[in-house]
Amino acid sequence: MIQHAPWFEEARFGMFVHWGLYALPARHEWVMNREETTVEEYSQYFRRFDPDLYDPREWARAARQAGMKYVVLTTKHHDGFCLWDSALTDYKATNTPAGRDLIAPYVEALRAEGLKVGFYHSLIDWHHPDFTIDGVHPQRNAADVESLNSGRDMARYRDYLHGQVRELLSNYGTIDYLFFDFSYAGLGHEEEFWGGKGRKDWASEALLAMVRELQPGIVVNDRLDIPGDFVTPEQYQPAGPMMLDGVPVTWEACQTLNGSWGYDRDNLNYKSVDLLLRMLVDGVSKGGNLLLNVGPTGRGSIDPRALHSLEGIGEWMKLHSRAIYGAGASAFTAPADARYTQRGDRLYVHLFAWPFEYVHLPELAGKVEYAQLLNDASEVFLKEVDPAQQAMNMTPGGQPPGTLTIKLPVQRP
Ligand code: FUL
Repeated sequence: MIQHAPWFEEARFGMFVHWGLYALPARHEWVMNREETTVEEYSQYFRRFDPDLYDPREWARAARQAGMKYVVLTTKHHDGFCLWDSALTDYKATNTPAGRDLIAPYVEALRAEGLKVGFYHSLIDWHHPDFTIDGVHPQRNAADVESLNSGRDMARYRDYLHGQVRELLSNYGTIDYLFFDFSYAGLGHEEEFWGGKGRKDWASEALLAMVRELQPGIVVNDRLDIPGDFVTPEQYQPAGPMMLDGVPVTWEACQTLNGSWGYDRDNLNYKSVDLLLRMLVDGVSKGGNLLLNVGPTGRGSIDPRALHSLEGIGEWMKLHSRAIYGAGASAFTAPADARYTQRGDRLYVHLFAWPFEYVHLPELAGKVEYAQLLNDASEVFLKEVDPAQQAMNMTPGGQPPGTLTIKLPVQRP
């Protein structure tokens, strides 16, 4: 548990929002890099950024109704565009047709809905001249990354980075959560990116110290190359509770609805509500949080397909969130196609496949006093394996002693 912020693991479920200029080309938030667009070419989106439907109260409502407890918005993604009125750059929402600071209403809307306030902030900046080579953004994975980087004044860029984080954490009241992106501390990705050079010149210790001084209650992720409060598996579900050097760590998986973080119009590869719920449950059963992403459109609204997913999740959460909030891994091992989440002495059995009448739960005989379906509180019959009684109408059939058998309705409720 994060001592200074117990809310974080209690919450279990949050919303990630990737929103910026890349919502206009609507081809993934990495479009600038992938299509090798120059700063100048990309600026056409800056001139046309006019999110007339931006209403963060709607985002906040959608998050709350889905059962999410916190929201994390890209204040600046890798393209360098700033959603707030930064004094340190002209490359900000204020100077687009949007004409205003978009972070202030976001923070206010979240607070009004009782949600925790989170910021994402990119360490990388494809727009800043000290992070840019000859007007072209630095190429990720470029073999000659060393020569591409020559001429940059990283010290100047660092001042900019630290200065902007200072603004964000000074001007909007209490901020609960900060997601830096990216360096992959301790996760072994250093070789994979930046031609194996890693990127360790953020002055991470000083940056983190400033963050903690400005916002003592904040939780910070692990992508500064030094340990943070929690680790951030991206688009995968860990095999079990996560450990760092043999010690369990607080973790949060971030996941997309369709493989893209930014609005990606023609990508129809949406995960089903059922799959999203299994990901949430799977994560909680391993002691982790889920930060599920939406990528609003260039007009600022959430795509109806994404809203549909959120609504489906919300319906389930209305009846089942007790098995999520404040719950975590159980010491008992669930059978195949099932997950356990546990809160105090309450064990929640999540069945990913509905069996025909009987479910056999190893180790649980003698340990369960009463069982019920969570959705309607209807009683569920329990039977402990008793070899002498195998001829009776409820036959556990070949289960080892210590197994608890539960009898379910034939129809999944
Ligand atoms: C990654 C970024 O490069 C993606 O664009 C996205 O923001 C994801 C959450 O983190 O490292």
